[in-house]
Amino acid sequence: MERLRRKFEHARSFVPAPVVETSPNAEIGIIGFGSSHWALTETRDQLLDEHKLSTDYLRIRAFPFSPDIADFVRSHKRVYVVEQNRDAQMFSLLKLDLDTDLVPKLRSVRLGLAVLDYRGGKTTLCAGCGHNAISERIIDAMYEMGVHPERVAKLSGIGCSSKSPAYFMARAHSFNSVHGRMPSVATGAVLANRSLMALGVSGDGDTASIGIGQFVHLMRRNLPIIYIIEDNGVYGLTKGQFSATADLGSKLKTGVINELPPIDTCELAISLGATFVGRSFSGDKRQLHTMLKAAIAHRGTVLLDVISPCVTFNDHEGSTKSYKYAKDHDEPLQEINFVPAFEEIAVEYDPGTTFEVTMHDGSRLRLRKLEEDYDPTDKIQAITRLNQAKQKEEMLTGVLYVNTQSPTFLDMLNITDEPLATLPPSAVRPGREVLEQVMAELS
Ligand SMILES: Cc1ncc(C[n+]2csc(CCOP(=O)(O)OP(=O)(O)O)c2C)c(N)n1
Ligand code: SF4
Ligand SMILES: [Mg+2]
Repeated sequence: MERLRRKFEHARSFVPAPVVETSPNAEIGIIGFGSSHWALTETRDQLLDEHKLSTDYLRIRAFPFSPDIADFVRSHKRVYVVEQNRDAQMFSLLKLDLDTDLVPKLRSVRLGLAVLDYRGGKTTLCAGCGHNAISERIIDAMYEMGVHPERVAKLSGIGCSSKSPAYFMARAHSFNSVHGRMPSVATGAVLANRSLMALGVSGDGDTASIGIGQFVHLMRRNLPIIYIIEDNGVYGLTKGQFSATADLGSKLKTGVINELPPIDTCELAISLGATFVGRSFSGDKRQLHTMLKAAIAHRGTVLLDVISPCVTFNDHEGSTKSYKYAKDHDEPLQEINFVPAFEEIAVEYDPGTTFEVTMHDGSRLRLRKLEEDYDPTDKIQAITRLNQAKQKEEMLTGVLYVNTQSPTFLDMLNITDEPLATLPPSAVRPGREVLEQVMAELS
């Protein structure tokens, strides 16, 4: 460790010095790097012309940081670290590198897009369909987390729910697969390019009926994906037949009673190995929004089962997936708060009443317990509590299970950081010796 530290310190003297531009009497400093340069140059001119505010600017050119950076921070009252990285990595690195007395001077600014850049086509779903509300929450969460749409791969199957990726993030990649086959397409996409953020949107029919085989194998792999089930208990697109998540005894509009027990997709996902599992309701704006932001910060399989009423075929008396039933039976496990890594933590919490989870990117998920003994890292407890909820006819919502320790499928397979399509032939073709060895083994 000591040797590594010395090496690192030695490297500092070799890195190219940062470029510094100063203005007379500037008390404000700006640190930037890479492609933010021209945006910053324009902003500095604007600040000077329109607000008579002069600023100094330091452009980082290499890592490890040159000692000039500490001098720059020291000589300014406030320093803004501007970057295009949604996780504010440069800001975090500077906080680690600088002397602690300099850290309070730093502020993080992430160059982002407008919320309009996260919109999609006009919805063709029925007015009042729960799926539309979920699309809105996805737009808000992605925008607030600063995820660039071009980094996202939207994947779906067939159904009203599976149509909904067309109604958000028009600039993201998108693949509308065959009924129930989204998991295999998602797996291929993520393995081929691990820099993509996979967002799967499916229905209860698409997932728990025709797609159940693919679903269970996805859940056991911990592939990094956010998998949302827009759960209305029916096949909305084909005129409202019961799906496999419909509750025992629930009634169709035609009067038909469901006599089969439901598949609980959350229980299944937890027992199979998904590492972030939650249930929410499309009508609970705040809970769903917060849960989606935490899902974005998670690295591994996220399964969110979102009760999403079908106003056309399953919103009547006797349905257990209607707006009224969901509102009357919603039993939240926690009050969920999420503090992204790029934001300062302003409010302290009492560990006796709040369960805090540090996510992979340094964000904090804070779960203020509404059920005192509930521990969302305890798999057995999660499954037991879900079964109790079933007996008590509760719609249990919140973060049911979270595990930030398990390796992802990509780690297990040791998948390279570069997209496979961009690897040079020398990296993907076996050498002559390898081929000769194979031939020898076969002869
Ligand atoms: C292979 C195949 N079988 C059946 C269908 C007919 N089909 C289309 S959507 C659907 C069910 C959709 O239900 P769900 O996934 O719950 O979506 P929702 O419409 O309720 O949002 C079915 C059975 C199909 N398109 N393809
Ligand atoms: S049929 Fe049901 S699920 Fe489909 S768009 Fe209409 S309300 Fe939504
Ligand atoms: Mg459905």
